[in-house]
Amino acid sequence: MSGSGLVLVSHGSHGLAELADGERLECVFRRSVGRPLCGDRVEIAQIENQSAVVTAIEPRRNEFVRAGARGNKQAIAANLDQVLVVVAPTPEPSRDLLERYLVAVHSLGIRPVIVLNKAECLTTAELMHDSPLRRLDEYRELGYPLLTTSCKEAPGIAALPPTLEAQTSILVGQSGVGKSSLVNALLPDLELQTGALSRVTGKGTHTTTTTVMYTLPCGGRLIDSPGVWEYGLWPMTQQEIADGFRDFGAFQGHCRFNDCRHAGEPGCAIREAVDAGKIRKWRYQSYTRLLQQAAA
Ligand SMILES: Nc1nc2c(ncn2[C@@H]2O[C@H](COP(=O)(O)OP(=O)(O)O)[C@@H](O)[C@H]2O)c(=O)[nH]1
Ligand SMILES: [Mg+2]
Ligand SMILES: [Zn+2]
Repeated sequence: MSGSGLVLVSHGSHGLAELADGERLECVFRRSVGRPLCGDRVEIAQIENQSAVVTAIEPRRNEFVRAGARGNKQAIAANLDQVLVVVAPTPEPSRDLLERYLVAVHSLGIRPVIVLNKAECLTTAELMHDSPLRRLDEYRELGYPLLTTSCKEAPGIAALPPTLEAQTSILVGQSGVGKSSLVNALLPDLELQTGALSRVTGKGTHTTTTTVMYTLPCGGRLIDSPGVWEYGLWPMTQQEIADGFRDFGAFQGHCRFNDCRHAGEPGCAIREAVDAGKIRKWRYQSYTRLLQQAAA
């Protein structure tokens, strides 16, 4: 028998796939075929009394990566529709953190959604400081979807299911912003699903380290990859950083120099747009800081 499946868990040489009818099947991965990732669409062949084998990986729409030990890119999931970038009043987001995440999501070609969690903790006092959370409405004006949630009180997490429905999503954010709490709130049967995954692979899926694709009650898929992006991102080039600032888009390509870094060169269209009030000054300042750090 043969058919197509969706990879839910990948352990490198083997993993778990879901077939069209919902059946879950442990599969062997062959080196010659390549290493399937969580979220891959694959072809599976099964000969009676033998283990199922992945015979082909469908071309990926995108790869979600994390920074490896040497700052290199390490693909951990494929074919995502969106990345939920979670921020919260505590721990206070560091300056430029949102820009850094949004640039990274952009470079992967995936849609970012900003989630403000612990919304009930957001006080005006906090907003008086120079917190990135003060700018959330401006991010929305820039075209980034913004959802407001709380795992403890009103407004709850009701804003999430309509956005997650029929999509494949992953949660990223600093440690402590509430990612695990959101996963728990979104997946009332989390332990059941985890247990079922472990039983099929017979290996015990370590949900504290393994990247796992869960099925949401609203019908979407949620990839949980513990610790992803909590310890930093891979280095990005000047062009990737500039491309990730979507408000620069209309002005890119109009600078005097083709290789303009938008860092004070004469005839810079980005700089002119900032001076003309067409690009927000704080965005440009954030861009130049990311640029300096990338060069350092
Ligand atoms: N007040 C408040 N606390 C929350 C909320 N969501 C999570 N927390 C708490 O924040 C802490 C960190 O949550 P956790 O889910 O472990 O964050 P993670 O490190 O991003 O996975 C825990 O003590 C949670 O109980 C929220 O919406 N409001
Ligand atoms: Mg966690
Ligand atoms: Zn320029």
